[in-house]
Amino acid sequence: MHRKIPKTSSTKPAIFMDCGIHAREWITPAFCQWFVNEALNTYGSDSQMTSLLDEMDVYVLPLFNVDGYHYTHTNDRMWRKTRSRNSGYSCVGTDPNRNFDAGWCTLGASSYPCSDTYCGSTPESEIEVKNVANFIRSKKSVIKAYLTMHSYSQLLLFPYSYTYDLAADNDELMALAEGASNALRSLYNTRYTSGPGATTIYPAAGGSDDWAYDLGVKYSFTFELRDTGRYGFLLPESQIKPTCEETMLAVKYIAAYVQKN
Ligand code: ING
Ligand code: ZN
Repeated sequence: MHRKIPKTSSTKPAIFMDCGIHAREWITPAFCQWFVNEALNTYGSDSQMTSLLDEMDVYVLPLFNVDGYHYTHTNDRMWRKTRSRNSGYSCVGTDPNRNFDAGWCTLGASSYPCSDTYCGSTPESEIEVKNVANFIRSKKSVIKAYLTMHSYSQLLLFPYSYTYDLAADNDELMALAEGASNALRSLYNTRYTSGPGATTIYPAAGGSDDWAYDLGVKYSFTFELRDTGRYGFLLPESQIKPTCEETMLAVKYIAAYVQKN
């Protein structure tokens, strides 16, 4: 479930953020929880957070892929996908970040259900994807930014991943990503690389940021949080707090930019 801060109804411009779309990327639900705690605890004392929450609604989906996340605790720490059944196959699950309707299954995705990047039987076949897509569509006129949290690699990505074509807003998104990366680096000198997904990580269709961007959400970003591979998905507990602290700076930087644009 998502919660809006504050929870009263309004037609303010909004930011949507999700965490835990991939089951094994444990640092990301930790970050969403950290973000909500910081929002609640610094509203009224931190001028930027106060102004942000006065002027915008922030929708946080702290755990996109609940079933997959549960499975990483009980059966397989390295599980990535959802846990839905695939008819005619014993293999379970679809990659939710290949299941959005953005160049669906054309590039960097598999149509084979046993693959970790299985795109699903149809776009939005996964209930988690369908529900997020429906929610964002229903608030399309107010949602100005879409942020989705992954790990690992220390990247700040923006559209496109489903094509090598540059987004119409490429220069603005690149400048904003660089500003956010600099803000993040200022705390512990953690270095991020910014750029369009296709050339910065790999080409991949059906991702949520590309879908949100093509729907009209201009400020659409995928974060790849710590680290760069030493521990990978098994990020040690000692790095949870510093990762959350530095990521806050990048998210607040983007939020402040969106607020004034
Ligand atoms: N990375 C993303 C993935 O789904 C990505 C990279 C971003 C792909 C945006 C497509 C669109 O593969 C991780 N770590 O999952
Ligand atoms: Zn991921």
